[in-house]
Amino acid sequence: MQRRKILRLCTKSYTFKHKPIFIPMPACLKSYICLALLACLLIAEGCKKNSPSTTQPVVATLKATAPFPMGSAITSNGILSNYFYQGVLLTEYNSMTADYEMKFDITEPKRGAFNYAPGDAIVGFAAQHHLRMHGHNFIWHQALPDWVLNFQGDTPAWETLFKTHIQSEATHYKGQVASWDVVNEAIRDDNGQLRNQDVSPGDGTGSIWRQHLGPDYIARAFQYAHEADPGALLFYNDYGQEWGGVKLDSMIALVTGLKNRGIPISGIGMQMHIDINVDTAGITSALKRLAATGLLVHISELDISVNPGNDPNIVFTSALQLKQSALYQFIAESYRKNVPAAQRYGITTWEFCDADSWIPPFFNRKDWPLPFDATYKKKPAYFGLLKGLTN
Ligand code: 9MR
Repeated sequence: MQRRKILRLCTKSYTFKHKPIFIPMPACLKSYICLALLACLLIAEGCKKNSPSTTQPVVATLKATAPFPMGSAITSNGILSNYFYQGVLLTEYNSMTADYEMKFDITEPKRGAFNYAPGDAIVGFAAQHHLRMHGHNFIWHQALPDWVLNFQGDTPAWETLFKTHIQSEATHYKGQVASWDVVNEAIRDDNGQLRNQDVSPGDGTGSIWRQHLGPDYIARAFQYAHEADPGALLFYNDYGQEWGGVKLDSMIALVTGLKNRGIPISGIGMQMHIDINVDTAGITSALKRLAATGLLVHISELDISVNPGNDPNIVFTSALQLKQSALYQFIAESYRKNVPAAQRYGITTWEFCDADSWIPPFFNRKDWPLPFDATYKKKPAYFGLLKGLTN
């Protein structure tokens, strides 16, 4: 009896002259081991209960459903100060584009005084949470600081300004930004010509870049960006492809020409700021033609306005919500159907919550263009998009 008791209290036995001897374990140590075992059992049980595979339903998300990256335009203010915003972004998306923080008026508001802090907040967040970062943009006729709009200099001085801007920013973010919209919206809506030198930049058709640098500035922008960050994918980004006509023809000619000359262009951005009355055949046909260039195709700024007529009394009825939802679904389906998998750079919405859309303040009207409502809840538009990614 005594011997059995000692045996129970032992953890280790030794032999001495072929006879086993037992080292008794102190009672307090035994109690600690019992408690530790009990704790392990309780923790294992708890883990089992909380395991999503056993009790929680799996909720589909955009990023887990799409066979390509799903992105959104993002503001630094949103990610730094709004937990709802952060929550939706991290749950649903795996790619992000800076809404305004990486544009010229922000990165160099005064000549030589670089201000990368707002962009750094966005790029740092993307790195921390493993989202793909798409840079937007180097060269645009808008979002320019006054010192550039008022710059007086000859052609070489303008070329230096242009090159310095591109290369300073590309170098600052080298290795942290996967891709860039190098040139944004260089083609006119009315005649498919380059925004030109005859009109002032302020009226929406002119471009100081074309005015001071000649028509081949676009090719040089890509070359300068590539020199500074050879690892980044480089895009030409514009809107209105779904209209077809001269604007689409010009875009195709531009990007094909660059590609054939060996200019380092990787893809084309189709912004897709569309509205509820869009001609869906135009979307399909544009996607087919863009895919035929062999370049990557990025739906880069998607939103669907439901109040293109600026109706001050508009109500966002169920019928409108369902129409918008069907369009989101159509776009995802058409992208999957018409763009080969290897050329799909992804679908990016321009923000994701109606409260953060550029459309209501820009047009001074009510509108609900995005997949989440003003309280960050999923709208029928969200479910349409999700369905289009799956069926
Ligand atoms: O949504 C952007 C808005 O917050 C900025 O104030 C504005 C100027 O920087 O740019 C808006 O984004 C535009 C994008 O850069 C290019 N395509 C059209 C977008 C909506 O105007």
